[in-house]
Parts: sequence; structure tokens; C-alpha cells
Amino acid sequence: LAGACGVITAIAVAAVPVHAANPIITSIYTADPAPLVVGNMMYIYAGRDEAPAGTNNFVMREWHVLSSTDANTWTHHGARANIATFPWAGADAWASEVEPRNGRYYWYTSVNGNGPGWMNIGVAVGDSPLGPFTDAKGGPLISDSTPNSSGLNIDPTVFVDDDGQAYMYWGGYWVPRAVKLAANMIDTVGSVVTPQGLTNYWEAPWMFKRNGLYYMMYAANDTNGCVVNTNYACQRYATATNPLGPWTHRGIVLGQVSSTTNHAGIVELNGQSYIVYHTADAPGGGDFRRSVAVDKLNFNADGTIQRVVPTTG
Ligand code: FUB
Repeated sequence: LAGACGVITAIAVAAVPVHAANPIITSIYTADPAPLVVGNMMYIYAGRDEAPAGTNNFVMREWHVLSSTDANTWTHHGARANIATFPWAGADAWASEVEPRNGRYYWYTSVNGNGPGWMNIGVAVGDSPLGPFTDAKGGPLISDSTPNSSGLNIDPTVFVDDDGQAYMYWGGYWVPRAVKLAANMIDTVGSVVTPQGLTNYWEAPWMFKRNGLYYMMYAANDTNGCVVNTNYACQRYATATNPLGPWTHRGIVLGQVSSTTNHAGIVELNGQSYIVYHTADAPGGGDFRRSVAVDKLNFNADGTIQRVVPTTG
């Protein structure tokens, strides 16, 4: 695993306007965006890439928040959680997602434990989309203290169904995993399962429901229409009539971008759907110096997703 346990940057509170084109913020590098719409506001939760130029490792210690009412003009709210939010953690503020429930906001994060352990899923909670956020559980929600060749505990996506049942999907290194969550949103219920049908799954799941159909978008890195070079990834998607699958692969949402990793989320704001993803397109950017981008996403009448054409500038 890449990353370092170093100086913890203080959580910033200043809200700073940022510009309105892709990448949406260039004052820092940002990655693994997870959008959330609350009323007429879209929030984006993203990790901060701090790798110095020329470094071929992730250096990630903070999670930042941006917001917008029009998906065009953004406000940067600074870091709202960091490694120190989880006293049991030591490094690697990797991909995260916030899920609201009963007026509280649960921030699920990929984070390394202290020492040489592999990745864990942590969960922080706050009373507003901007926090403040504190560790909700006092330890990992999912832990994997033994190096494990059959998957990595990263990239949580949490979804609460209409009947109140919550589900968490996660997993990297080609192994998707899923488990039910208790109503308190911090305990798992039952066994971890490996959902079927997520063709060429690599990492970065994103789950949502639309018109009664479950959708799973995820990063894949096959050369069967996805990418030319397997160091890169695309976003495929699948649908299901049951939240735990089996899934039916439907196609590609977003092709290869300028960063090797491809991590995205989909939300609807004021009747328009958007895809939020990252690239290496900012000045000085790279695979470990990524930047968040936003584009419109459209569904066909039959519920399939039109492939996104990324915009820049
Ligand atoms: O940002 C670190 C890792 O890179 C994420 O957990 C993956 O999804 C990939 O984007």
C-alpha cells in the first residue's frame, strides 16, 4: 500500500469559491469524489491528493467537501475529516461516501489502520453535511488485519432502500463485497457476500436506485471495450431487481480518463443527473495528483445510461 503517516493537517473551516469548469477545483488535488444531494445543494466529498510531483504513491490524509446549487459554481469548504478523525487509523484517506439517515450524515471511508495492516472501512458521523464529523464506532466497521490476496477493503458505497434496509458495497482488486447494515448505520448484519454479475469489476462501486431499478456503477480495467491500457480503468454499470444482485451488466458509462484510476458517483440535482469523477487534467496533475470533474449524465427512456463525453476547460 502506498501512503504515509505524517503530519496531520488541521481541519479547515473557510468556505472558498472555486471556478466553474473542469477540473472544478485546482487549488489542491482532489480524488475519489462522492456526490450527495440534500435539498437543492450538491455536496462532493473527496480525498486530497498530496503526493509531491514525481512521487508514484498515493499520499492522502484528508477528505474535503465542496458544494454547489447548480453543479457549476462551487464552494470549497476545506477538509472536514482527516486521518485523525479515526484515532485507530494511521494513513491512507482513500475513497469515501456520505449517506444521510434520520438527520445524521454517515461518512464511510477507506483508511489504513496503524501499522502494517491492510485497508479498513471506517465511519464518522455528523449532524450536518459539513459536520463536524467524529468517529462513530471507535474502530473499523470492516477490518482486514491480515494481508489478503482476495480483495482489498476500500471504496465503500452505502445505500438505504425504500424499506429502510441499508446496504454497503465495497472492495478493490477485482473482488466486490456487500453486507447489510443495521439501522444505526454503524454495525453490519449477517454475512459478507460476494455479489454476482458485476462483469470485470475492479474497484470503486457506486450504488443508487432509479424508477425501482438498482444500479451499480464501478471501475473495470479490461480491454474488452473498456480501456486500451490495463493500467487505466473505465466505469461500467450493471442493474438488478434485488439490492444484493445478481447484477446484469449494461455497458460503459465513462471511458478511460487521463488518470489511471477512474472513480465516480452519480446524483440528480434539480431534475438533471450528473456524474462526478476524477482526472489528471489539472496543471501539474498526474495519477497521484488527481482532480474532480463534473459532467451531465443522461438516461435513455428504457433506463439505460448514455455514455458520458467528458468536458474540460
Ligand atoms: O484514491 C485511492 C484509490 O484510488 C481509491 O480508493 C480507488 O478507488 C482509486 O481511485
